[in-house]
Amino acid sequence: MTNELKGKVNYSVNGNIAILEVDNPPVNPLSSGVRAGLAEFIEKANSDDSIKGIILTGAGRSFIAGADISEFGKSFDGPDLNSTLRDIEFSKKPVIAAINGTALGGGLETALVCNYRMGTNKAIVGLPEVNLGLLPGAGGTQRLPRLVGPSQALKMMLSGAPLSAEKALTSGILDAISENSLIEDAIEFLQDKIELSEHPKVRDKNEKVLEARGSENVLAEAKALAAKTRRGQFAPGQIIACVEAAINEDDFDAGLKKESEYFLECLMNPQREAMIHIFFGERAASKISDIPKDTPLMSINSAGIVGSGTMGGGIAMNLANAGIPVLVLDQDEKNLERGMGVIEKNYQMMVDRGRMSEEQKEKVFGLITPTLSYEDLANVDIVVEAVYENLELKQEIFKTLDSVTNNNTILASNTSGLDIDALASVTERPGKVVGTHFFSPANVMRLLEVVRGKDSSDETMATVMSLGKRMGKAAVVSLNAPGFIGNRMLAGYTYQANMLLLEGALPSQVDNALESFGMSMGPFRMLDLVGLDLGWRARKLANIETPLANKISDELCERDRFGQKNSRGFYNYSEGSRAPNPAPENEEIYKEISEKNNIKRREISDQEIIDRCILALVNEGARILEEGVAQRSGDMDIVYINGYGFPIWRGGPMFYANQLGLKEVIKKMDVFSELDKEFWKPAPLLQKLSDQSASFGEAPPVGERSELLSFKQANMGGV
Ligand code: 3H9
Repeated sequence: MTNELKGKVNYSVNGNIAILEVDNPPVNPLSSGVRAGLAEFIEKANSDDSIKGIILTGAGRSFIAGADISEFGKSFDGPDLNSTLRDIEFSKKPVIAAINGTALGGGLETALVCNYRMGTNKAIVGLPEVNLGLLPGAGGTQRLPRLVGPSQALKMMLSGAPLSAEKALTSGILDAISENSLIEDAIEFLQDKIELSEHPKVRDKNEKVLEARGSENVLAEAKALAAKTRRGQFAPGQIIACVEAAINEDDFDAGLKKESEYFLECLMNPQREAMIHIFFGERAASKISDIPKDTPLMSINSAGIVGSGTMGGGIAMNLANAGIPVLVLDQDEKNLERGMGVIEKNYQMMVDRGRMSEEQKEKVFGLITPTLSYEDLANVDIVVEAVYENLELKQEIFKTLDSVTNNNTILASNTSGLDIDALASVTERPGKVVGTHFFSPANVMRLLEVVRGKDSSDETMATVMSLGKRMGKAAVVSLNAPGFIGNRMLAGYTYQANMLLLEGALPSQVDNALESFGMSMGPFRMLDLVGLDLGWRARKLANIETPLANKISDELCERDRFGQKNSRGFYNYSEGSRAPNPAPENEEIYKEISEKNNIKRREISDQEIIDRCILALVNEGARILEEGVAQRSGDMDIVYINGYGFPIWRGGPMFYANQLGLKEVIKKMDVFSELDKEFWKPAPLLQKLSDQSASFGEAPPVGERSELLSFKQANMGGV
């Protein structure tokens, strides 16, 4: 093998069997050296008369994690994947894939060109390309429907969700599961087959695709599923077209050819670049630039939660799902009972929807124990306080936790905006104090902002980030600054939405424009969901005059329109339904308030709505980056996609701005500055990068950026 190629394949012989082991740590993607190695050693095994069968396996914990994602969009070295797979498929000697771990994307496609497939009981198989804006382009769209039937294949490819070994066996992807030594079992399996004159090839199994020919149901169901779960995405339609070819083409290779064409179209589509940016962005976000990679982690084997409300319950579920026993504390027995009831109901719902077995439910729910006593938390490894947002109350709880828990326990606060340093200051262990901002519902939403106080230790930060990964979260570090990352950006977005309403747009126009851009929910539907009265009540309590942008929502509250909670807000809701219906009776209010504030209502285009709301995110994002509150621009993309419903296929607000071009961003902001000079002043970093024709990814490192916004300076406005 030449040295420039990435990854390799190890070749060894056991009796009359050649073993090809893909070796490209940590997860064995099909990089150039792997493709070259596979081609070379298949040839070697085939030309050696003493070899009667071939095993293909992976080194370490993964079989093959797919094509090398970092090669997409670039020129690559070595043979292409499809020609390598052809060499395996047409091997003269039988080949068995011995699947020792994850076989994803091109990894499963490699297994599908083998004659046989055996997995350990830890094997996981799937075609997750859709999550990268791609389709399985190495024969997966043609072979999987032949093995499991078009309907199941479409479900797997459109969801991207993997199957366990057990499910892979029952659906026909695996021929066998090894209970002992995988390689020994694979050798034994092959020895039984060696004498056969022919070995099965998936390409020849036409029964299941022929069964679906002539029926529109399978494709119609897939289209409905894609419309529901992958709104705005390009790849799903291409996947369905490939399966249509698998069903209707008589010639397998004609189907493969179509797959290649459709794959290329996905590859060229900007959505692919955006989604791969998110794949690598999520992994980059999990790293803290100034904390060494080998920082020792504390082991987290037990946890406590203070507060059994919605947030506390959701967080407890996250911990239990990760296998961590958790004590849920509440001082009120009734609350605690109710909280445990809600947790059980949530798990039951998962069982009812087929997402969890009754047994699994018993196991995870069994890990959650209610308690009324702080003393019970004495020896847990981490406590997450999840009571309502009140600094004094949280400080009291931190003082108590500091005295009852052992010195090593990490104390985390689930807060969406309070000062973590103010909590750390009441303890004797500021290094062990950290913010964990979960998003509601915490058992569903993937985003976790991990807030780094000025004294949070490297060990604490690294441990909590790793815990985030264990819980399946997209964890992002934020410095301890007002609004952290997400809510601070949201303030400008909501402000613009409210101003658009005063200037002449209707809530439905703003919502529809942003939903057609790809946001999962428009701002006014969101405000109705959260409750308009929260801000209104807070302002009343603090005796604060309503800011201009909030005049309409406060007036709606004055008229007893609080949002979904009382079935009327910006929209009307019928009893028991969350579907928004127009509220024409509000239109007079909008007009009145615009007039009172000397704002002339005008026709506003959908493009202006999108630009003003999204560029407000971008400009604040630039400030956040400049202050070092976020480590990198990609972190803000991860925040917005996982916590605020930003469309993944646009790559997040900062990536979207890069694709638009920062000069174009400034140009658009310049036009809007006629409406509001102060708001649309470009953040210095945005201006600087635009002047240099650079992008956010090229921002200078954190240390060279400006001062952090303090909690005292903050004026979040917004909601
Ligand atoms: C495909 O196959 C297309 C074909 O159909 C057609 C081709 C013609 N390539 O996630 P982790 C890196 S598309 C390159 O933290 P885990 C990752 O960036 C592919 N690099 O580990 C990270 O690097 P770093 C379809 C990859 O244990 C490191 O490996 N396949 C790839 O939590 C560890 O990753 C997929 O979409 C890759 N394919 O999870 C599967 N995969 O350390 C993508 C990972 O520098 N991969 N890396 O940050 C995964 O889902 C997870 O990585 C996996 C392991 C579940 C395998």
